[in-house]
Amino acid sequence: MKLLVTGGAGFIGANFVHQTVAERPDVEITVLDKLTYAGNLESLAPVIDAITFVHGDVADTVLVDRLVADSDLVVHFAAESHNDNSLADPSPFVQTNLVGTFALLEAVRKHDVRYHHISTDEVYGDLALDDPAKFTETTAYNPSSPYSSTKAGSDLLVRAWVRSFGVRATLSNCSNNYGPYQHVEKFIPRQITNVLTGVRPKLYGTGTNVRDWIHVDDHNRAVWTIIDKGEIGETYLIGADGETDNRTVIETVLELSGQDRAAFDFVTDRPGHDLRYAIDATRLKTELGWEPVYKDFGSGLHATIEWYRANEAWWRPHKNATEAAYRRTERPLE
Ligand code: NAD
Ligand code: TDX
Repeated sequence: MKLLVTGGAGFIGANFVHQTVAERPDVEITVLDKLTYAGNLESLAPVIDAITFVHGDVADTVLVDRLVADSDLVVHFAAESHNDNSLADPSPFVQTNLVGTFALLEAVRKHDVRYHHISTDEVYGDLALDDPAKFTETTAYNPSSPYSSTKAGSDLLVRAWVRSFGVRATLSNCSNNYGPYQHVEKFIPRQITNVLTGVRPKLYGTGTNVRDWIHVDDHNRAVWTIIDKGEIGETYLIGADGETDNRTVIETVLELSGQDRAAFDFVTDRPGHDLRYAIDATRLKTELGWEPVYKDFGSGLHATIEWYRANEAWWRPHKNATEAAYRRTERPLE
């Protein structure tokens, strides 16, 4: 089987390629990645001899048409993925997330290739902190940021291409991922590498915002489950009951690193900051039989801290520039 993975040099895509090489030797993998600031070929170094890497843009229709024509399955991870960046400059988010997805959909339509679309729970907007509700497959779309609105738009393109053109697609919307190879701009790797470099972790606003954490390997196993067993045209929510508020995450990172739990700074809040995400993954569990392996966020976090400790050469080159960019807008609150 010939598989095209877009965004395979990014965090989740690279872990997906690692898992697929290890567990599915019959799959022939091509990765298409633009190698933006978020893409890193080093993340594919352990598997580079087992795959074909193509440096290019998902919005390049000629290139995409050629690669899709030669594939049996496309899994589309490539995206601009960071909310804070989308507030500073939404333009690449519109281009990659909307125009790039459109280019892929036109190619899979033309060549009748099976397509799986990777998306996020942020398309549903946020929940109140005291609301017992969780997102389900029927929750109405209500995105808050340029990032989440372009992901929502790309999901809607997929649904329309299924209905109008009979494209053979499935969609998944997953909660916040953590694990190896995540860029140091994101919350958990930023705080782990802050502690490792002697910088105090930075908590936005009050830190009461809640994210529903899932290990990246559990997300990727769910993606394969949906490809194998999911129904064409359907959406599946992926989550592992990992709801934790941001302050608790920072305190746990500090504690697991042998530091004082209070050794962090409150900084200016993110504009439009979503309060809470929570996933009800009942459909994925009951209909397709998926279960997370990492059921304990604390032990997954500990393993992730150990990975960053052991792989400084991977993240060190990007740390100073990332922190310098944050320093241009972030102000202490106390
Ligand atoms: P990431 O930013 O780490 O990686 C994105 C990858 O896409 C990079 O390798 C980058 O070079 C590549 N890319 C960007 N623009 C491209 C373009 N125009 N053409 C080709 N390649 C391009 O992102 P991630 O966290 O790995 O997220 C992957 C996908 O999963 C995204 O679609 C994201 O919306 C979704 N998702 C992420 C999370 C999360 O917690 N990180 C949760 C749910 C869903
Ligand atoms: O330094 C920080 N301090 C802080 O308090 C950073 C970088 C973030 N935060 C907060 C903001 C969020 O409430 O931590 C939470 C997580 O932040 P991010 O890592 O930026 O993730 P989020 O905005 O929740 O989006 C992530 O999950 C859904 C991914 O980046 C998206 O790609 C995915 O769709």
